[in-house]
Amino acid sequence: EFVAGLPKAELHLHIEGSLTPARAYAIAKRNGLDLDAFDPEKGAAARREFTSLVPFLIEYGKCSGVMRKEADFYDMMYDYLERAAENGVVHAEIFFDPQTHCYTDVSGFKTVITGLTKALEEGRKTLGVDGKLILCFLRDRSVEEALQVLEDARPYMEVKSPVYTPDLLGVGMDNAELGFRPGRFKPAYDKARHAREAGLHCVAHAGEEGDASYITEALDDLKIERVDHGVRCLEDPAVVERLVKAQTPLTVCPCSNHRLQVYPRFFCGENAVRQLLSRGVKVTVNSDDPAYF
Ligand code: ES4
Ligand code: ZN
Repeated sequence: EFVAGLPKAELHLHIEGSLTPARAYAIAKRNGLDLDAFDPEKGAAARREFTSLVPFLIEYGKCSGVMRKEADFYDMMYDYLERAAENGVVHAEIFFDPQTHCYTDVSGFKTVITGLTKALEEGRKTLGVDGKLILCFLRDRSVEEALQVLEDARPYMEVKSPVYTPDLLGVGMDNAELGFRPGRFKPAYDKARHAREAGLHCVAHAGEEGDASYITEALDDLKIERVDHGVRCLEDPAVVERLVKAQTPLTVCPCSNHRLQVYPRFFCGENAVRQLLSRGVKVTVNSDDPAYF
């Protein structure tokens, strides 16, 4: 009861990962898409067993692919904010993946950001949840595409623009990690850091399935202020020491790591949060993709 009643901050949450099978089905239906893949009766929920990150991302990509209209993005976001409010979340920094919607499909950046920010505004008013956005680059795609996303986002970050939104706080990087090293995205992060008048904050997924050197590279090349996941730092004491010294926060997602079998496959161990805390790392606990995990 005590924990349930605490006010909480959620700092690692993919809005597409909050899309439930029921909502994906309803959206697929109203968009006239093939329904079978999302039919709860046909086991969309039951199939949610994963051996690692990539098989999960395939399923996640399929469900995210139903999104077309502003109302779809609004509903997805508002669903999450309602659940966040029920769980005592008062502040959320929410990832979204524009490339999933804009560059393979029919929705433009405007559709995505308008639906999401309208829901955030309503959520602040009605639910008392202060939600902000972190734009994520897909790390298994090109840096050119990431630069294009920043161009598309530009009008929303200029205070004098008619479509300016204060909700876009930062950039991040997600999707498949192994083999897709952070350094490649340096030009996109350099551009992002100066994109908004106040600058965009920079975070990145690193050290989830990639080893500790991915964390070092993201800190050095991308100058990230926070590491998403980061649990594999435990395999390199020098990286742990660096994180402790700089008090760089980690957004750890224990249920996600468990469900994607990070812990048995890598050395960092099932009790990563406790290990990190005992070494003095600044750790937060988050839900990642709650509709899946
Ligand atoms: C993700 Cl768990 C995880 N890792 C990397 N990218 C992601 N996107 C959504 N969930
Ligand atoms: Zn994540």
